[in-house]
Formats: sequence, structure tokens, C-alpha cells
Amino acid sequence: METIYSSVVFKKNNTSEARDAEPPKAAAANEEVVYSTLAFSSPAGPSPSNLPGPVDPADPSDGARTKVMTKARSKDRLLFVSLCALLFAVALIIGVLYISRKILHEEFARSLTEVWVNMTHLERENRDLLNNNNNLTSQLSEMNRSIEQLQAEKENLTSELQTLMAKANHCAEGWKFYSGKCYYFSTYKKTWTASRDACVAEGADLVIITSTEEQDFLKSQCLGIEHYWIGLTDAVKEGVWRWLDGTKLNEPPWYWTGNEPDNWKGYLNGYPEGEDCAVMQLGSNTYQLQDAFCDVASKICKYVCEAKPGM
Ligand SMILES: [Ca+2]
Ligand SMILES: [Ca+2]
Repeated sequence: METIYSSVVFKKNNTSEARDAEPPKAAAANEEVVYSTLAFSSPAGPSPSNLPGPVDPADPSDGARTKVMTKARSKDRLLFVSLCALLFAVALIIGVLYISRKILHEEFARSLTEVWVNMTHLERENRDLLNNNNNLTSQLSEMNRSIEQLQAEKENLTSELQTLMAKANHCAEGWKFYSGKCYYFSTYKKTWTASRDACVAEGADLVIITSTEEQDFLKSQCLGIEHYWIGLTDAVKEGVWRWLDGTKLNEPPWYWTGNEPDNWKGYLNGYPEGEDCAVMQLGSNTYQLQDAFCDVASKICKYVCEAKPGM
């Protein structure tokens, strides 16, 4: 608590200034008037004993005290109003912050939910892609295995094809190749039956002539005129000439010479079975047929064998 004391001294007969420290005896001599004021102030506010009492307008000290109190109340009101405004502002800010935070929280939660849903979809798509990738990898492996097998088969087939092509154009020594066939012209003579046996022993048979081109090839191989047994006979049925493969002799053109085939039975009918095998008279410009004995030692001729290449 702070105590304020002040005194003012007025002298009626002396105009000189009063002095606060003068002794009481001077007042008696000069008839002095003293006005004193005592005031109390406290930082925590007036105590009940210091509260102003009823104001007396005639009392100058009450007026001053009234002014002081009025000023203090104004300050209190101002402070109170300021505090209220401050509290209102703080509450308003807190409210705004709370609403903003709530809105942000809801938006964040909504965004988080969307992110979670999208992440779930992406995980599902990722699983599907992984499954597809595994399937494609498996299919690719199978295709690679199939390609390897096909390549191996291709190499084998190529090798076989080369072997077959080599064999296709290959004829044994002493044989001649023409149009996919091998031909052998004998240099010695045998009966028709022995000649056929010799051809079969080589994996061939007596020649079967199926075209004029083949006939021309045979003619071109002879410098002079020669007789050769061929694979043509009527032994199965007299007068019906068939090649060894069973096909019937095409006529015309009529290649039989003179009155052949006459199925001659020899002198004094020594060979009653007659002539059942065909022999060709072959030269560069000659191709004629006649029938003769198939297995008579006195009737021997050269022969032509025919075979497939690679025999
Ligand atoms: Ca005959
Ligand atoms: Ca004859």
C-alpha cells in the first residue's frame, strides 16, 4: 500500500512562501492556515477500509477522490471490454481453426479413402498383370521348346532330303540315268528267264517302256542294231501282251515287225508252248518287236534292266 501526504500552508500577514518544515510556534505568530490531503493507493485495488464513502460535494477532498475513482472505473471498464474482445477474438479464432481443421480432416480422410481404393485397384491389376506375365512366360517357354524341336526335325529332314536327292540321281556303276530311272544294257546274252533273274538280282527288272521319250532314249544308246529282251510277255494269256507290272501293251503304234507276234512253236512243233516273250530290235533309228522263246538255250539275247535310283 502507498500513502500520499501533502500539505499547503497559507499566511495571512506574511506573503512570503510557507515552509513545510516550520515549527508550530510560527503558526501562532503569523496566523497560518494549513490544508492537508492524505490519499491511499494500492496495486491490488482499494481495500474495504479504503473504499470511498459517500461523496460530499462540499468537501474538496471528496471531489478529487471522486475523479480518481471515476478514472479507475473507466480503466477497469476499458480493461474488461478489452478482455472480453480479446476472449471473443480468441474464441472466434479457435472456432475458425476448429472448423478448418475439421474440414481438412474430412478432406484428408476422403482423399485417404480414395488413395486406398486406388491402391487396392492397382494391387489387383498388378496381380492380374503378374499372372498374365507368368502365363505368357510359360507359353513362351513352350513355344521355344516347340521351335527347338521343329528346328531339330527340320535339320533331320534336310539331312534325309539331301541323302534322298543324292540317291535320286545316283545310279550304280555301269548303269545310266534317265528321267528318274537307271538303265543297264547287258553286254552278254541270256535267255529271257535268265535275263530277268539277273535284273532282279540287281534290285531291278526287265525294262518297261511307257513313252516314246523313253523309247527314244533306249534307241540313242545303241550305235548299231542289237536285240534286247524287254519286260513284255503273253505267257499268262496267249495273245494278250502285258508288261511285267501288269499293264497292257498300248497299240497302236504297232511296233511288231512283219507277221510278229506269230507264237512260232519251232521246227516240227518242238516247242508246243510257242513264243511268249518279247525281244526288241534296237538301233539308233530302229525299234521293232517280235516274240521269241522265253527259256530256250538256243535263243539268247542281251537285255535291258530298269531300276529306281539309289538301288
Ligand atoms: Ca505267245
Ligand atoms: Ca515270233
